[in-house]
Amino acid sequence: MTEDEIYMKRAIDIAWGGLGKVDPNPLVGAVVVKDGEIIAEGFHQEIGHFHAERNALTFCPDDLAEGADLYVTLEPCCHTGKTPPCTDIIIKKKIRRVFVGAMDVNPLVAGKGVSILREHGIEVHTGILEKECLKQNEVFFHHMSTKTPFVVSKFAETLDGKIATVTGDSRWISSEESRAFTHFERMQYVGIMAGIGTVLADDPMLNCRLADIIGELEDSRVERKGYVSDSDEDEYAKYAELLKDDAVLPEPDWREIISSAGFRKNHLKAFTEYKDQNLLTVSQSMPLTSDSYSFRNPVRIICDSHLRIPVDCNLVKTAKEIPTIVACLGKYDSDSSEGDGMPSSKEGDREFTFEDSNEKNVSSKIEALKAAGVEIIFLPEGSDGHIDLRVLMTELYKRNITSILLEGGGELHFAALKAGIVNKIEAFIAPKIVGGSSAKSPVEGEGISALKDAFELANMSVQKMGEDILVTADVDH
Ligand code: AOF
Ligand code: ZN
Repeated sequence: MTEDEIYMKRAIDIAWGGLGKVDPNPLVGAVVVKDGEIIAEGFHQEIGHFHAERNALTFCPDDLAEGADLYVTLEPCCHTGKTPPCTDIIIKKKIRRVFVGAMDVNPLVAGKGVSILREHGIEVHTGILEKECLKQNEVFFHHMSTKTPFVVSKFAETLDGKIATVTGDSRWISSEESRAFTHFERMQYVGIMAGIGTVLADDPMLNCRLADIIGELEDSRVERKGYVSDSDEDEYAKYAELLKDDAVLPEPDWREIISSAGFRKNHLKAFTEYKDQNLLTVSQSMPLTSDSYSFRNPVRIICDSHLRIPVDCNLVKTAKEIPTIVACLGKYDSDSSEGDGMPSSKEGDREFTFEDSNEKNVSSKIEALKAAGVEIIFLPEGSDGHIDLRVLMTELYKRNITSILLEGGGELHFAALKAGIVNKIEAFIAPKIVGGSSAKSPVEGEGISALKDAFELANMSVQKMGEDILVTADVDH
């Protein structure tokens, strides 16, 4: 790797610190380098807060910043949004060269950020570790350019492709490690979606229990890192390894990400050299106790065409604490964010069959769900008699749900693939075989008839997850 790539790699690594906190914004990291040394760093920590470049540069003394190079994973913005333009502070601090990972796709920026910097005589180099920067923000680039959520279909299966035994026993197919990783993903994605079949069979919570998992991790092997610590040298030492010609860029390790995510504050090595200008406040330093672990829960979305959800299930019971949406067939009003609150038993000539066809009972169920805190979205029918998933995606995007973890079951996985809303597949394959022609598999529905019509996947990659194998692939649209 080149030196430029190593600094960009550092910027990518610290950008993960905003995971689960910045969306709909991207994860962005920035590193300031002078005379071959990192003098300041910053990342975008939270929606509405300063961007990465401003976090890196704000407290960097002017004389130190002047003439330095800036490495940033995303093109610096030039618009006034929730915060002032990053281009302003880059220019003000007299940065000499800016190295950019990926260009921004936000129409307010898209190329203009780089142009402004060049107009001010700053040398700009683009495309440094571009592939990695695009990958880190796959959610942002997708939702910003399509105005729909990024959807990840996730399932765990045995080596012979079953998600349960013939009797329906499914606890547990995947390893403890894979299940822990699932909670990391529930923190990472804004929404979690499941079909009513899963709710009726498992009465799940679909919440994020990462804090408990971290507590266990803490006891074992993950050591969290603070910032402006004496261990800067240790932290940077791993980058030195990458300087070798044949170095392979390591895959981000999720345990390392959570060991720093949200905890690694904007790090300013500059402070250790400029102690007299110590602007560091106590509130900026991080209390390293387990109490500080708090991870958001994803918004729970249940696809339930015929409103079969039991009013006393766990999801409904906790809907006041964790946002919960039930999507069912009904009179769809695209202008209203919440529909008109009443399902129609007819739309055009089509009859909808609610589980309970007595209209009065349906209305009182709707009222009970709403009183429990559930939001109901009424949707038109898709091609298969169930809710139109494409319309659901538009509705969820309106509610700032920019990414979704789809956790099954098999009917919904197939319907979602068929509707063309899935962007990525994650299959955990466990070293178990259960057989049985009636045992369920991860993707069911009516299936595809001709192989030439199969859903094609690209960029398939494999990694070990405890005893399991995690296969990840992009859905080729
Ligand atoms: C940067 N550095 O760290 C981030 C950028 O609503 P705002 O003001 O936070 O602006 C959000 C937009 O700014 C977002 O859509 C993206 O285009 C850019 N994000 N840009 O220079 C950062 N987070
Ligand atoms: Zn910015």
